[in-house]
Amino acid sequence: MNYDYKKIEKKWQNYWHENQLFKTENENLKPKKYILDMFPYPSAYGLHVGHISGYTATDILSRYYRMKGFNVLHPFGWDAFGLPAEQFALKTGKDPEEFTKQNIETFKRQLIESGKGIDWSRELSTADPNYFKWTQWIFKKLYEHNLAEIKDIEVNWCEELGTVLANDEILIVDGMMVSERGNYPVYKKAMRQWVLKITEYADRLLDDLKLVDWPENLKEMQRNWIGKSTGAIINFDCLGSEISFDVFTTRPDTIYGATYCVLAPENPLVLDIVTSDEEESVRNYIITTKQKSDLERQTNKEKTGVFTGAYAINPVNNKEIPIWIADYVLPHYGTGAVMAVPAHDDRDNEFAIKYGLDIIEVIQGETDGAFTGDGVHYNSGIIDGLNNSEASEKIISYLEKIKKGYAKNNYKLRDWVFSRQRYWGEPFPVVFDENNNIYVLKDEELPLELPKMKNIKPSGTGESPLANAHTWLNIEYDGMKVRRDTNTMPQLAGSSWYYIGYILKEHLGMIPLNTEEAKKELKKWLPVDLYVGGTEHAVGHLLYSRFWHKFLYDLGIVDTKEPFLKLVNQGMILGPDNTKMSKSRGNVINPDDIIFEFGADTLRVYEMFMGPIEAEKAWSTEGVAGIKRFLDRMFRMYSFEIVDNVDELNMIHHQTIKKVTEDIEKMGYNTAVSALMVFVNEVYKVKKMSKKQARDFLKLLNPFAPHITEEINKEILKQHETLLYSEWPIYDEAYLVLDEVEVVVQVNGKLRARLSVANNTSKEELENIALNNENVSKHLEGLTIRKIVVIPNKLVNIVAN
Ligand code: ANZ
Repeated sequence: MNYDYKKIEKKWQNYWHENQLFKTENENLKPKKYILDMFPYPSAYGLHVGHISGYTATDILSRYYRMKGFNVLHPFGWDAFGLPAEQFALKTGKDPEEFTKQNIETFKRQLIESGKGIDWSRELSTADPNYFKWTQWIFKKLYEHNLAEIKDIEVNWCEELGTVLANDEILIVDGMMVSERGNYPVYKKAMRQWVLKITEYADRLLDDLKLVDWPENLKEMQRNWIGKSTGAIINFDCLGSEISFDVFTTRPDTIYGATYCVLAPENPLVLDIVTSDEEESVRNYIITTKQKSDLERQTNKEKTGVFTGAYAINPVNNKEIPIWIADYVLPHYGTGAVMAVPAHDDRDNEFAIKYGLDIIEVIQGETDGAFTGDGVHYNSGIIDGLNNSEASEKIISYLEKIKKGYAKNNYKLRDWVFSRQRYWGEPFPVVFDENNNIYVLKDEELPLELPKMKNIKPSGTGESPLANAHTWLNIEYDGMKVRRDTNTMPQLAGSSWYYIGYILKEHLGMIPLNTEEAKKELKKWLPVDLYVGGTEHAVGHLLYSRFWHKFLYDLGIVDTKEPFLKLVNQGMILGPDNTKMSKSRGNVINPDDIIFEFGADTLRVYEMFMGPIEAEKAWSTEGVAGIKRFLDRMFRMYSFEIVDNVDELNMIHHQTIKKVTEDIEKMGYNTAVSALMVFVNEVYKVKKMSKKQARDFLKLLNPFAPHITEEINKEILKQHETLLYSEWPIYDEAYLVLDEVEVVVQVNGKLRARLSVANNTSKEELENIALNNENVSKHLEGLTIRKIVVIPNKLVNIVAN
């Protein structure tokens, strides 16, 4: 007899939600756990099975900690502003709000049907005025603290989308920039934009990475993105004029080898210093540069540039050196100007050879081309005989003395361009008078809502559709004629503090962020104990939300330096053909179909059994059916006789509790499921269970398969209390065998782990344990497993490349 998941699952979902069993009280008696999912953008496609794997992983942990007596906050919401809704509205003339609401309904239905236990009273949407009132308020505070300003800056402009795009929304195709969405051409254009000065937090964003338990590769991505370089600013005078310019260098020690300087073509000084002979070629070169992306400029095969006709004076030896412009120098990095040292820098070397410029060696070292290593300096005046770091230190103090330079750190991190030419985003809480003076709205004027527009159309001016909302846009304010901002905030604004929003969310509104009550609640719940989501947010969302969190920390609103203590990146679920699921390949698995055919419990257990949560895994429909058979067999196990004692199951009973408990805590769900399977097999050998064994097993399986276990608990074991808040089983050491053996794990022939495992652990389980080992998975990172050989009690040998 198989169980009727269609009836059972609906029934329990209704029961949980009608009785509000997932509601989190803001009470203090129990210890807290805050377990967070990266909230989705509610697209028109609904959830896919990849979402479900992360959402189930956090749901299991939330259910587990509830049973362990924790007060668990496990909320959900919607990253509801965004470009697709806007484009849909542009295309169809329909309301992006309506469209988004419908999509949210689908997502929510799917989540509930997957058995996810959410406190829906805390549901929030970034597009809800009750929420974005506070997004606007945080922006206002940033402005008041000089961390938001309007600047004329070059932006990536996409004519077709009518908007500025962030660097991570752009692809490079044949050396040209195109939009990630739609593949439209993108080029550089100067516009008045809000920018947030995240760079002022660069050092803290870097240093505080040591406070969080995140995957090392993700921390490294953030470090690289912030890109800190230590070096110096050095000032060069121009020959025969009052003009001087600064260069940024990481190698001030090489200054005696500087044989020319290069300005970025965009550097405004260029047109001041260019001689009339060179002006035409300089102007032409500036125009060609405009069409190239920064990336292209840094990686282009052949260096190009032109001479300006002007000369600079090296401040340490008064040597006159030519000033060039070249696109390998970027306008927004450092000072947009460099001193070029072709003997010790590869790019300068290539350039000097091509244009016949001097190459002067100042460090001893053997190499073809530029010698970039450490060595003894010569031809170098006061720093002769010193190595790199001594020479840098000494030359910097000399430059400081003669007031021609100083030590300086530089960052790759750019300030956050915060304006989008879109309708469907948070309006800026500001107005501008006729002279472009800025006035921020008063707190009581927030939220500033979007005007309802019948038809969202491009403004035709490069501004957002809001430029057409005349009565909203042009108003009287404090007796002045003013205009609102036609830009709206980027999608990453609302997602920068939503984990705070959940804590403050009350049924209809929010506890105001600027109150003592808010501080009290935030202190109770922060930091987030576990945050699960995909790696695609490694530098965008995860950097911006850390920045906003630190700002709120400085305001005294939150009392932790970091928002997310532990972070886990879920691996992608690939199609059955081992490639990324996509509409065009036709290999997308819809969770609705799986739930219809097999039930939510099967979907959940299957996705957890596929492999470690962080690993990329391919879908297998046979695998799903296998899990369904396991759950049916488990269900039938409860028709065996239930007696007072079954001694022969004691050991496996307690082993299973231990294993599943430890595995859940480290999110080793696949091995936890294997252990549950082993238990079922053992019960089938004796065809009976004790009451305690029968109940404990249900509790262990409950976080994975919450519906069927509730059903058995109530209808077969005749228990009245739901498993949700029952007590998690405790194992007794006395029943555990200590009969352990050592098994070694090799990756490509190299010893990577020694495992202590129970005697006669099965091949499959050994394989699972080995793959879950931290050091082993580290060495498998980026590799594809080709073959695994398991010799029980001895060896697991993994071949990967
Ligand atoms: C002289 C020098 C000599 C340099 C040498 C390097 C080696 P990172 O590590 O990326 O910070 N640079 C400075 N500003 C630049 C710009 N706007 N565009 C392109 N290149 C720029 O690199 C810093 C180094 O990159 C600087 O140190 C400068 O070249 C160059 F043997 O100065 B160096």
